[in-house]
Amino acid sequence: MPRDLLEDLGLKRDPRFVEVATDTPAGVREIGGRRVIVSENPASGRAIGAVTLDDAAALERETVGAVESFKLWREVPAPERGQVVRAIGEEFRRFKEPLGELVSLEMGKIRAEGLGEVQETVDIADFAVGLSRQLPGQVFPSERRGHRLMEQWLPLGPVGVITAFNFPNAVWGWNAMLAAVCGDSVVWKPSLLTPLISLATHRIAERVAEAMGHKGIFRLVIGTDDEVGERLISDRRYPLISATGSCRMGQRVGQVVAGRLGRSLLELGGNNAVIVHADADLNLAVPSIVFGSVGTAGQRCTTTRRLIAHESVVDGLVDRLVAAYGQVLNRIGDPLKEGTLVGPLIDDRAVKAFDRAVRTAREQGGKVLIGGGVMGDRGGHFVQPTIVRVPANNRLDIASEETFAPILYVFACKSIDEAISLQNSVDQGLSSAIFTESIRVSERFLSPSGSGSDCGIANVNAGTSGAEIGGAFGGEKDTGGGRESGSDSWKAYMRRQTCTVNFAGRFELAQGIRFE
Ligand code: UN1
Repeated sequence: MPRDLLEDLGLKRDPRFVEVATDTPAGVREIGGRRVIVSENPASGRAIGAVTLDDAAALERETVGAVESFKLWREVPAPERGQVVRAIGEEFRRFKEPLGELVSLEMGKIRAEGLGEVQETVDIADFAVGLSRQLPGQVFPSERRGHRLMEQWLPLGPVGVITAFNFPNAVWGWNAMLAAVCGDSVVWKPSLLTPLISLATHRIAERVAEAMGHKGIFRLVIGTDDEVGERLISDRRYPLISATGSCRMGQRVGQVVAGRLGRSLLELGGNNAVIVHADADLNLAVPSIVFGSVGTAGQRCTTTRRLIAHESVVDGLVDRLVAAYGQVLNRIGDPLKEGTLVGPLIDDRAVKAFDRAVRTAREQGGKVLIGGGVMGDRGGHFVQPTIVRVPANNRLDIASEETFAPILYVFACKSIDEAISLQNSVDQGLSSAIFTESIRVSERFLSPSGSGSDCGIANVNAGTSGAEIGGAFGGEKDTGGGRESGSDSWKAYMRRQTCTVNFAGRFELAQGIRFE
């Protein structure tokens, strides 16, 4: 550790923080009479610290508080709400280094990506500040004389935000910064795998909001799914639950929230493919595929998991990828060390899932071209980025599953239509990309008829991961259909009201109905 990040971020002074011996096993434990979640550094398997767990009573307190805070916050004019978000964005800018490094320390992504993640929060804060002077409704021509017909957008209520371990700071930012300018309070239930970065993130936002007279608009509840998660999603006081994570989790959230006719915003798993056409510029394609598949050790929902290459280029492309992976294999290690390209997986369960997927791929006829191994000698949860060539009939069932690890399955195809249909053949529909120099081929992929990529994100000559915050982020099918981050995603955090105002001074009905 280059410096004491926990000290720099004030975590050691937080009443919820609990110091533990580094050999304390990760997970939920009883320490000094308190139930805590022990967090480990995935690169070493050693404990970093622990955070006290919140129980059902704590959630109830925060929910009551969030309803109260919402009532005050919604009265603050949106541009003034934007000033609070602006100050929070400034504070994230100031703390970008230690926060980014804590992301690396606790989650395992390399330092450049850890800092990039905090930058995403800064960017969405900037975006939200601009939005705070917009949140535009529409005015329509009324069919009645002397009438105005219009829509306005209103604050929605407390928003429950559930986030995954892989973007422990930015995904909160996407939700919380938008929700805040929209006039909502936020109750955040982060992953139990990243409690320290969640606490650090929350402390920054809460401190700024409190100093500006708006205590309690951001709330944090660190608890188990059974005790906190289930209660949060079934609570009618949350008109919106925004959840990022696995398809399985999203199905549960979606069903429970729908059961009470609430609204859910789901951003779930992906099984993202890159299509490489015969005419592609491989100098563009190769680094995009490598970053897309090994970046964040394959633990982004946008990770490139499948490569679908034209048969005329597949062999040459695979040779180049194998050569590039050869270099990457020498740069696996401590994510905070300069020069490291790939850090560890989050925990032992992820390593086992990786191992199982590689074994299954072999059993199903896949050929491991490079990698495939678990690096058990290092203490942390390291695996080798892996390329698997699927059999010539393009059948490999395991490739339809999202294994949250750096495994790239390579398919060969004869035509662009075959490539698109293969890419669309999986259950998930988050991100997709094509590499081609031909406008006919790229437009086929982006076809306005919808017959091209069926994903929420479709890129040309750019990889599947690393989206900017300006666009809406999310996907179709089992990815859940939600949109977070830019564009008009803010509408999910507000309620729409259609208003008719009669200034004619006489009674008139629509549709020409006479009632006299
Ligand atoms: C995620 O993995 O849940 O597009 C989010 C990307 C990042 C966000 C990923 N901006 O890869």
